[in-house]
Amino acid sequence: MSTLEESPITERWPARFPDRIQLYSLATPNGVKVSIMLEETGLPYEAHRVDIMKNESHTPAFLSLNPNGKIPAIIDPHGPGDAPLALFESGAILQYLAEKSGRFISSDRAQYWQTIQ
Ligand SMILES: N[C@@H](CCC(=O)N[C@@H](CS)C(=O)NCC(=O)O)C(=O)O
Repeated sequence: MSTLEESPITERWPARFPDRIQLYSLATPNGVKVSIMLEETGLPYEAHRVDIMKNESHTPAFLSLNPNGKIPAIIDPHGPGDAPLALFESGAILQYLAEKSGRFISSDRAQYWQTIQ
């Protein structure tokens, strides 16, 4: 992904705050994991509601972000190297946000793997 603005997902879910992490989700068990993590870390984000009951996660715009058609997904406009990073799978997103914020994950390798577990 080159820029957030160029991503097809912004056609359906425009970013009002393109400098913030963009969250595409709904209040489901997998969805709330990421919302809770964003709140707890205090990372600035903007939430977009993806209505899976209306199959919005299977539209071309959403599938451009997650070809599996499932929420949650994020775009961090300031990912590694300050380049935009798109991510799906709640576990991967939680791990990414933990490392980005330096919260909820230890640099001690044994504790790190216990957390991943
Ligand atoms: N392994 C995925 C599972 C995601 C998942 O199952 N998401 C559900 C909601 S909790 C979903 O988007 N369902 C809509 C669909 O499959 O069409 C994760 O942890 O993110």
